Amino acid sequence: MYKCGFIGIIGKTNAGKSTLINSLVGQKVAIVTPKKQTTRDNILGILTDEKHQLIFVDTPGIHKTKNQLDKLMMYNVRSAVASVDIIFYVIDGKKNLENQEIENIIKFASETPTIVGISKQDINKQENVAKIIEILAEIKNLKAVIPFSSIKNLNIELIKNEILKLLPENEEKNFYYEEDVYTDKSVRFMTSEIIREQTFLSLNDELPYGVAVIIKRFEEKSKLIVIDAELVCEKLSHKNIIIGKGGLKIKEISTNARKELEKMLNNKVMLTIWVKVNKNWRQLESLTLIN
Ligand SMILES: Nc1nc2c(ncn2[C@@H]2O[C@H](COP(=O)(O)OP(=O)(O)OP(=O)(O)O)[C@@H](O)[C@H]2O)c(=O)[nH]1
Ligand SMILES: [Mg+2]
Repeated sequence: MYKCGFIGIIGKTNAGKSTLINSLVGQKVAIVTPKKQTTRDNILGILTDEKHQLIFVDTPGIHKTKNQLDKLMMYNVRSAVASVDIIFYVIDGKKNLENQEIENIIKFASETPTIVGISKQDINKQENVAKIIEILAEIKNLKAVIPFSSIKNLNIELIKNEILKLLPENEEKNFYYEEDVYTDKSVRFMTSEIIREQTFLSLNDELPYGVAVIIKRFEEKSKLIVIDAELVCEKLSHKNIIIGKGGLKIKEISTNARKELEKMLNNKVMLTIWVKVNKNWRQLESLTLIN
């Protein structure tokens, strides 16, 4: 018997969803930062063996919407919830469980087979985790509750096994993706994400939320890959901060992004980034594509 299906990784922003996907798949498919609202698109991380294909859907963290970009992000969450076979809901084990979150979990569990994971077990206070488990015990229909740590690789195998129990069965090997594919995203998309990750890591406060990355050129030459990217921000004052005194900030972003890209692409990279202003692009009604 073969098993194959989609697992939505859902939860509040910063809970550790993307880190979990990378750990489950064993590849960096999604960027991770200490800041909230890092993930904007739904990204598939695909794990295949002889008999099984587990297709994890990374989603933006659930948060209140302030602009058109937020709305698009929450649309991505809803569409994932509506289309997956299993929901794996990630609770941040360092935080308190809010009523809204409990309501969401109750709703998900009443509609779709749902497992709850409690993340960051390596740094959690055990009393807090015990309190969360006590609250979750009251919820009907939950298939499992698993404390885990992606960073310490704790209970990651257990998560896979519990998911496998719930995955749809098939007599034939009808996998959705080829066996060597580990994401649905293009190399161009992954490139823009790596650059965006570095802007999140290098820029303070709210500034990175107003940044989008557009890849203008991706050309494989005989000995290196030439990449030209536009970093779009919302104000001229932001552009000046991103460039920094004597161009030092953009140099830091470019150098760090190039190093990450060279690791991902296994090749030498020549990366040039231009900073552009597109006033309030996050508020545009016409905003449909982030990249
Ligand atoms: N100590 C510890 N930190 C973790 C673990 N998992 C994630 N983190 C950290 O938590 C922060 C958020 O992780 P992400 O994986 O980006 O969280 P996310 O849920 O994808 O966040 P959004 O995309 O913003 O919704 C990062 O700083 C991670 O390094 C873990 O198992 N242990
Ligand atoms: Mg994420």
